[in-house]
Amino acid sequence: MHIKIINPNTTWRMTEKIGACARAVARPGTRIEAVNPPMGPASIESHYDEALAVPGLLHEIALGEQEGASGYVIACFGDPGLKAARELASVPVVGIAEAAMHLASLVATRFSVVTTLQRTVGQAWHLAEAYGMKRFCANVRACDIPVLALEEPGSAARNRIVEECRRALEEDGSDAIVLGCAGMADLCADIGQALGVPVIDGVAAGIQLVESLVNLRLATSKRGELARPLPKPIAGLLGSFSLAPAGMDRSSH
Ligand code: 5HY
Repeated sequence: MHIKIINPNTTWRMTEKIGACARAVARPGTRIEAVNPPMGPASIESHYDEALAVPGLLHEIALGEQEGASGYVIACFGDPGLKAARELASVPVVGIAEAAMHLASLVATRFSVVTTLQRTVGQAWHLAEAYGMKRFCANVRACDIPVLALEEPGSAARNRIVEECRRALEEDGSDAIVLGCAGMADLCADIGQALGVPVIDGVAAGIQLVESLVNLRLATSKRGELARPLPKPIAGLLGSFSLAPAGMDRSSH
């Protein structure tokens, strides 16, 4: 099995970390390919960043389709471009936010999301609503650390995250924590040890869910809303994203 995990931002050291965390939980025989697009924002901390990250994400999905990937994980807590990626893919595509929230709902009745910047809290609530997870999501909290602070050795990020997690358990009535950033993946076991409750990282959750979907021979439905996009002219800088009619050569970029 070949799972392509895509960090939609363009910070390679974060991609490498995500890949290592994915490989740590992947089953024997699963090849993990960790990539980020060659274009787009260094980190995704706003709707603007997210919009600019989606073309590069879709480019990686199109390449994966040509490579014969078995499934994809979108390794950004905003799950950017998830449905567009599912339209393009013939195999499973899972976002780390939906993966983490669903697994958290299987081990706790209430979880808190602990994420990076305050301005991304609304997006996490939007996803909880969209995924039908609002009844499990007690709160979404931010540590007010920039995403890339998680890549700085010796930063206070880990301690800030643990402190916010402790507040969540004390004040939100939560029984579990969802880590709200792919960059926190390497902290999951340590934080879980410190808190003594389930701490769910979406990178690991996403990998396990894609492996399970593939093993169950469940792929993205190509009927209705997630069918392949209709071919049409796409002008300008995005011209390479125009799609050949279904059944002909794959994406033209
Ligand atoms: C992420 N941004 O997982 C999100 C975190 C966030 O570049 N990778 C990013 O705060 O939405």
